[in-house]
Amino acid sequence: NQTIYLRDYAPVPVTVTHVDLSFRLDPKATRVQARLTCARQGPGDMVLDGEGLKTISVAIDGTAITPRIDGDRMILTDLPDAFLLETEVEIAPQDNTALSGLYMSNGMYCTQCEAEGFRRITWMLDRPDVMATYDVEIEADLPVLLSNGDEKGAGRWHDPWPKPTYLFALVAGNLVATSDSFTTSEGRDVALNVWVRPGDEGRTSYALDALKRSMLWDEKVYGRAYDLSVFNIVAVDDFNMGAMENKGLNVFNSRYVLASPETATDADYANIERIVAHEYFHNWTGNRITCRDWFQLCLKEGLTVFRDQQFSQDARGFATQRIGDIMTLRARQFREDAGPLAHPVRPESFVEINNFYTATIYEKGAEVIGMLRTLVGAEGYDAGVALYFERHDGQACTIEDWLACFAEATGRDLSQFMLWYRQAGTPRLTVTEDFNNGVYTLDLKQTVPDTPGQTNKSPMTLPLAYGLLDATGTEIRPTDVFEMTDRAARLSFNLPEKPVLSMLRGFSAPVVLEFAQSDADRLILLAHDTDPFTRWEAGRALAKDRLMRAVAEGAGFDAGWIDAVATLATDADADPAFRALALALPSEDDLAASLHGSGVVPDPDAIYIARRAASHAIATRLASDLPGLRAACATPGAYDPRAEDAGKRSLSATLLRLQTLLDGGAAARAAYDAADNMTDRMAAFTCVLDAGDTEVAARFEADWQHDRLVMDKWFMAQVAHAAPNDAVDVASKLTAHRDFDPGNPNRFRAVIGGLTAGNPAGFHRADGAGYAFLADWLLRLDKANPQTTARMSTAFDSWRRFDADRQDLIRTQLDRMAGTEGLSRDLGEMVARMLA
Ligand code: HT7
Ligand code: ZN
Repeated sequence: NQTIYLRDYAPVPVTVTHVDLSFRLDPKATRVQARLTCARQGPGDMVLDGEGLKTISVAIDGTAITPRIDGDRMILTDLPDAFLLETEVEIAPQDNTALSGLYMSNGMYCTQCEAEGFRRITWMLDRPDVMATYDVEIEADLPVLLSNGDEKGAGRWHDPWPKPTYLFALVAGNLVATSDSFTTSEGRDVALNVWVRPGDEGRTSYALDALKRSMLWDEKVYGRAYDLSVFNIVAVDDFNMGAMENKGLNVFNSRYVLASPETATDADYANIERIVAHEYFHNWTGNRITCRDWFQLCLKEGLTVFRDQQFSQDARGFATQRIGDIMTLRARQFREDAGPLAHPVRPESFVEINNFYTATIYEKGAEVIGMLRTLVGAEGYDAGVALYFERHDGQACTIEDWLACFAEATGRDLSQFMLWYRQAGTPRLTVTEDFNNGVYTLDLKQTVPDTPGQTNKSPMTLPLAYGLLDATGTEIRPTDVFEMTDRAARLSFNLPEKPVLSMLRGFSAPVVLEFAQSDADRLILLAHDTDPFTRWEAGRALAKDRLMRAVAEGAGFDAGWIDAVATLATDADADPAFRALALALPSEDDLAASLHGSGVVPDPDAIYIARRAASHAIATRLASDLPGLRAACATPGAYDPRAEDAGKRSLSATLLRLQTLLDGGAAARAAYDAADNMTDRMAAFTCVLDAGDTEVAARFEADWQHDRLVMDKWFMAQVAHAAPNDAVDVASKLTAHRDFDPGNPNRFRAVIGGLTAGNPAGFHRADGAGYAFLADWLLRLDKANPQTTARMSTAFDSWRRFDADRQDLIRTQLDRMAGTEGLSRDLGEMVARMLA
């Protein structure tokens, strides 16, 4: 398997400026005719990409030729300066289980071309710096025939905006639309359609509403208006990722489109809103301005995540949204950055680009933009972005192009900042404080850990937002940003008494903060800090400290901490969503990572037991309050997905989980019976499962077996909420269920991910059964769907944290996979990186 390097980038000698495609759809033998308008832009041959194509004919300017085809490449030599290249190929969408290229899902044809799926449809220069206009004709005996751009007649589409192949899309099937319209700030009337399978049309209104709000937001906040007469969204059941931003024709995993109060949870609604916005925002950040090559993936993904986070903060409230985003970043990206899969936000090499749609590219990429905004200020950011849109519209760009706009618009030297794109690893920021003779001194030190292929790293630019409180919790110094550029720095303040430091407000830099702050100071921050993140973080640090000592030393839980938690839980003036976040204990994975970071080998069983004991101690302290507290979370009236009500339901679920530890599931069973929406139902269902009562699963199944998205929840919950010793057996039994279809990525992820991510103590069972179960399933799916398999293999990426026996057991599975003949490039690369 060949490694591709950023340093080898070269523009194509011959480009394609227009693509004319005709499709005659057939499940087993689809014919694709392509007419490519080609133009020379430098010396050299034209090398086209094609994968699994049956080539019927090739002609240049009307003359048939027999081209040189070498594996997945067609090499054309001695070409004129301008010519028409015509090809005809045959493909079999029904046999396409990889869900890349043109495939079928429930009788419907659809495409997924990012990153390199277009080459599975026809011969083409399948790379993002080749941008062409498109005409598409679709022939099929199906009522709905869609492609990119504007419709020119039945099954005929024209896309006037030059785009790379990865944004091409085609959908054909028996679909129904929920429609609306939007008039842009430029006066363009846009038809909006959400296309779904007949029967699902009652669950589209939230997605449509989110789309309209996204369109308005992008006009108001970024000055970006939509640019075609139609915007189509299609829901597909079989999809490798969340959604895809194809120009004018977004294709979505149906779980991120379909929602009704009866079938979707608050988390589903929030995800739909965020992902609809994300894909829509790509129209400018990704589509109008795209990436020069796949190493620049963060150019569109980091920026678009940053934009969807801004949108969600505006729609749902800054504090809880920001804390949620930080939790996701730490859970996924910090883990990735600390292990064998660590890579820079802009990688310098890859074997399979699909393996680089990672938390580092997406989430860390977004944090880097957040830091840039902090450094140049809101006005500087707006000026830099405006210059980027003006200068690069219609181009395929690099991170250097992006940063140059900010350097030019603000006059700042951003060369050190560029290290955030080049250096992998989460910086560690160590803070020590001292108070002496009226001088408060902070000593700051930063180190960037070694990561695969990178050692001896340079110090980064760290925008450190901080404030100071006095002993009563009054803010004596409001937020200031210190720009740390060296390995060490010192800050001094003349003050009458030692203050309480509120460090890294808003999580202003994605670093691991090492600061041995006193319990007393953390309690002051938890009660009084003005910044919601540092306030929440103080409570988190108190909890983590206790849990780590409980795991490492068998320590108990002190009344001081339990009282502080109880005070927050019962504080009727505090926002319910914030209380729910503050009550949630650090996850098992988070504790394992922190223990490992502090030199303790994490024991997954001990972590599970310690978390349960801590929850039990909190539940016992709150016992008499729990029913009243839950009653206060009631949301009278019809279910409303807005954040205010969702926050109350989230707190209610947290309290129910505590109550279940005391009453064996009695309250949860009652809540299950009383639930009138899926959020409350799932909360109650998982609590009943936690109590060890599995009969509820049969009731749930009887009620919901007709609904595939709800059944995904059913599959996942049973595995994630099984007792650790039972989890592998539960997962294994579910893979034999008549509705378990491993070819459907949602279902596969529900069961396999339910174990690896949802039940860490079960996955890490000491006898290695969880590891063998995962490897068995990865090997089984690898041939059919390598993308999803490779993605799921990351469950093994933390393997060097664990004890020698577990490491041996995991290494055995990694070696077994590595030694399997015919392993996909996707899984092969992942396994090799994890073993290196
Ligand atoms: N840009 C999209 C990425 C994507 C994707 C990548 C590889 C294989 C399948 C895929 N489906 C979607 C989604 C996004 O970030 O908006
Ligand atoms: Zn994206």
